[in-house]
Amino acid sequence: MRTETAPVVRLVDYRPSDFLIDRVELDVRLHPSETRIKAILSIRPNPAGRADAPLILDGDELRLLDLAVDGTALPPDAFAATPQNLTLFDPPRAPFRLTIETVVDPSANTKLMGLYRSGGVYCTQCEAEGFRRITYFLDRPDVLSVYTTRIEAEAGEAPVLLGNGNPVAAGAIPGTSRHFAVWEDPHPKPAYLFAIVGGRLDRVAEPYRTADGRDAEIAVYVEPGKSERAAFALDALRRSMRWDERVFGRNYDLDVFNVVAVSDFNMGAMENKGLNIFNDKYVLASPQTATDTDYANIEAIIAHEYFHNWTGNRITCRDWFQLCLKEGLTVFRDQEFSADERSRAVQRIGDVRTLRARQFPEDAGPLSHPVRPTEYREINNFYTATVYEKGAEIIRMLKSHIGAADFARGMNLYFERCDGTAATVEEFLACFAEASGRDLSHFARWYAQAGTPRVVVSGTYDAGGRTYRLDLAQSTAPTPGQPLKEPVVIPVALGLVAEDGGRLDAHSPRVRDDGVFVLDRASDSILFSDVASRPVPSVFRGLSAPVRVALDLSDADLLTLLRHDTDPFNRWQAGQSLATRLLVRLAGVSRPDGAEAEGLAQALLAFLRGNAEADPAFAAQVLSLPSEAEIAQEIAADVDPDAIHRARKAVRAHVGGALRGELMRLRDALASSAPYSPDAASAGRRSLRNMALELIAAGDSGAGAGLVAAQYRDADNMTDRLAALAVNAGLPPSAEREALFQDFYDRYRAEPLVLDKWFAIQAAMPEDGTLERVLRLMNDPAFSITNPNRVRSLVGSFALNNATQFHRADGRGYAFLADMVVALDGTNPQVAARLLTAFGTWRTMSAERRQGAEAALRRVASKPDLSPDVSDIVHRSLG
Ligand code: 0A1
Ligand code: ZN
Repeated sequence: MRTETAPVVRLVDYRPSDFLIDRVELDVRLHPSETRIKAILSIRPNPAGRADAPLILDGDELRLLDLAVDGTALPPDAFAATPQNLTLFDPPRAPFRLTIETVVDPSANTKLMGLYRSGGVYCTQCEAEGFRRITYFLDRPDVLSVYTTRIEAEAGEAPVLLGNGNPVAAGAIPGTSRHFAVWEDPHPKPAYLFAIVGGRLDRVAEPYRTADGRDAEIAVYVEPGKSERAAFALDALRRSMRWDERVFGRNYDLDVFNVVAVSDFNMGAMENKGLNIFNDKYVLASPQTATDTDYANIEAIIAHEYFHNWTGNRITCRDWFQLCLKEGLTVFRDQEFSADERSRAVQRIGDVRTLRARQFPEDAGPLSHPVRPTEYREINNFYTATVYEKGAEIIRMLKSHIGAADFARGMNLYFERCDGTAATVEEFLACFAEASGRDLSHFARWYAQAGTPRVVVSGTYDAGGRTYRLDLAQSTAPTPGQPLKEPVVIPVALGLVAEDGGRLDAHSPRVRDDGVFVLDRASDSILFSDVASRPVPSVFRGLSAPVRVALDLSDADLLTLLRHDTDPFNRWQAGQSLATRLLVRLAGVSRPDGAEAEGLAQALLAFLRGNAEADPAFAAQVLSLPSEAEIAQEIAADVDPDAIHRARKAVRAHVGGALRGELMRLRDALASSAPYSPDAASAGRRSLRNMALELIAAGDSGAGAGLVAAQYRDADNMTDRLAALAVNAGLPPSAEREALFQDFYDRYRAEPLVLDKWFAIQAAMPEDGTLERVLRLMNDPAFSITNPNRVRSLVGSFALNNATQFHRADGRGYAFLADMVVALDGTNPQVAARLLTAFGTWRTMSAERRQGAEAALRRVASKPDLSPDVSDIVHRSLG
C-alpha cells in the first residue's frame, strides 16, 4: 500500500529522464495467482539527463525474483528493491541490458490497474501508472520504447493471446498444455500504452485497406456467445478509420487493430497501441439489450480510442500535466466525428449539456483546476471533465479563432513535426501560431486559468441613428490557488435577428465575415450600423466558448429566437433560458403554481407544430427541461434540491397537460412498425416519442400509467422498454409500479449490463424510500461491489442523478456515500475517489445540508490508511 500523503508533483519540477529505454523484450507467463514476467530492458544514459545519477525504476506492489546486468547477477550492495522501486546505485554509463524478473497475482488485483483478471480473462490497464505493477520501469510518458512481447498461457484457459503491434509467432509448447504468442510493436511508445490480453473470447473481424494502401485486419473480441453484439462496434470502428483518413488525413499504421471488451474496467476504454481494451458497456450492443444512447456512446468511444492512435499514441504527452494535449484534442475529434455521422446541432446540444452538467460545476467547486494543471498528488484524479471536455472546447475555440483553413494547416504541421515524440501544449500551439502567423500567447491562457468565465452582454438600439451597440464584459471568479483572474480570448459567434424574423443587414467592422467577434479584454463593445429595426441579439451561437452568458432578454425576445434564429443551437438555448428563468423563480416559492408555465407551454406547442416531424431529435431536446442540477447551478447558493424538484415537477405537469393532445398525436405519427435500427433518424423519432410519454405522464399519471404499461409490454427494443420503465419510476408508488420493476428483473436477470440500467433508474427515484431501496438492492445477487459498472449504476446514480435523496436534509444520503467510499477504498481506490467527487457542490447547498456533507467528508478524512486517491479528493473537497 502506498502512503496516505502522496507527495505533490509539480510541472515546474519537470526534468528529462536520466536514462532511456530503447527496447523492451517481455516474456509473460500467465498464471491465475503467480504470473511471472521477465523483462529485458535495453537501457542507455540520456544525453539530456544527469551523468552520475542512479537508475531508479518505478514499481508498485512488485516482488523481485531475479536481476542481472548484461547477463550477470548484481552483488547485493549494488541495488535495492522494494515493492515501489528498484534502484541501481551506480549503473553502467554506456548502453546495457537489464534483466528483471517479477511475479504478480492477477486474481488478487482488485484495483484493476496493471495485470488483472476480469471474468476469467487476463487483461491489463497501464494508464496512467499501471505498467509499474507489472515490472520495474521508467514509468513516465516521455520514455519511449519498442516492445516485443511473448505471452504464454494454458491453452485451455487462454486460447486467445493478444499484444500490442503485429503478431509474429504463435504455437503450442510441446509436451505441455501451454501455448504462446509473440507480438512486435515497431512504434516507440510509452509504457502506459502497453497491453496484453489472454482468455476465451469470440471474435468478429473484417479486412480493412487504408487510404494509403495498407492491408489490415480489424477485429472485436467479446465474451463467448456474444459476437453478434460486437457487430455495431466493428462497424463504428471502420467508419472512424475512414473519417480520420478523410477529415484529418490520418492512416492506420499496423497490420491488425484489435478491440477487446472486458466486464471489469475502471473507466470507459483505453487506447493501448493496436490493442484497445474496453469496458464491455461500450462495445456490446443488440436491439434487445442496448438503448439508442448506448449505441451513440459506443460509436463515440470506439472513435475516441481509435483517434488516439494519432493524437495520443504517435504523438504522446511529455508528462501527465500535458494530459489535455491528447484528451482534449481527441474528445474534439470524436465530437466532430459524431456530428458528421449524426446531426451536428443535436450533437452540439448534447455536448454542451455534458459540459454544463459536469465541467461547469467542477470548475465552480473545490476541485476546480486548470485544463493543464500545475500540480497533482494523484494523477488518476485528473482524468476530469475539465481536462477532457473543457480541453475539447479549447480546441474548438482555437479552430474558430484562427479559422478552419489555418487550423487544418496547424494540425498537419503538428502531425509532421511532433510524430514519434512526447510533446507539450506549447509545442502544439506553436504549430498553429506558425500556420496562422498569429501570436497565440494570450489564447494559451485558457490552459492555465481555471474557472468558467462569465460574460455579461447588453444591447442598446438607437432607432434614429439606426445603430445597435452590444456591450460585453468578462470576469472569472477566484478558484483554489488562483485568487486573481485575467481576461481570456473569447470567440463570440453572433448575429442579429429581426423581431419579425426577417433578415437584418447590420454591419460592424469588428465582426468577421463568419460572424465571430473576439472578446480579448475585460470589456468591449460592438457598434452595428444600418440596423433597420430593433434587433434581438443572438450571441454565443453553438456556445462558441465555454462560458456562462448573462444576457437579460425579455420573454418576448427569447420567443423570437426560439422561433426565428438561424442557429439551431440558439433556438434550443432560447427555450432553455425561458424555462430556466421560470424554474428558478418557482424554486423560490413554497407552493409553485404550474399555471405559471402556461407561456412556456404555448411556446413549446407552437414550436412542436412547426418543427417536430421535420427534426424529431432536435424537438426532443427543445422539450427537455433544464435538469435539476442545471437549475441548482443557476441558483448557486443555499440550494434546496426539494424546492427545485417541486418547481420542475409543477412545470412538467402543466406543460404535459397543456400539450397532451399534440403529444398524443405525435406519439402516433412517430410510431414505426419497421424493425429496430440504431441510426440517428430512427433514434431521433424514438427520443421524441419517449419525451412525449414522459410529459404526458407528468401531466396525468393515470393516463401515463396506461401508456407505460402498453409501451413496456409491446416494445421490440430496449430503448422503448427502458423509456417506459424510467417513466414508471416517476409514477406514484403502487403495486403495479413495483410489478414492472420485477418483470424487468425477471426478463434480464442474466444480463448484467441491462440490470445496470434497472439499478440506475431505481437509484434515481426522487422519493423518500429510495435510500432504503438502494440499500436493499446492494444485497441483490446481481449487484457486486467489485464490479465498477455495478457500483456506478447503483451508488453513482444515487449520488449524481438523485439530487433530492443524495442531498437529503437529514444527511443520510451523504453518510451513505461516505460509507461506500470508505468500504470501496480498500479494494478499488480509483472508483472510490470518483464516487467521492459527488460532494463537489456541497458548499452551494443550504446550511443544514452543508453541515451533513461536511460531517461525512470529515469522517472519510479521519479514516486511517486512506488511499492517495481518496485522500487527495477528500482534502481538496474540504480545503
Ligand atoms: N485514456 C483513456 C482513459 C483512461 C484513463 C485511465 C484509465 O485507467 C484506469 C483507463 C482509461 C481514454 O481517454 O479513453
Ligand atoms: Zn481519451
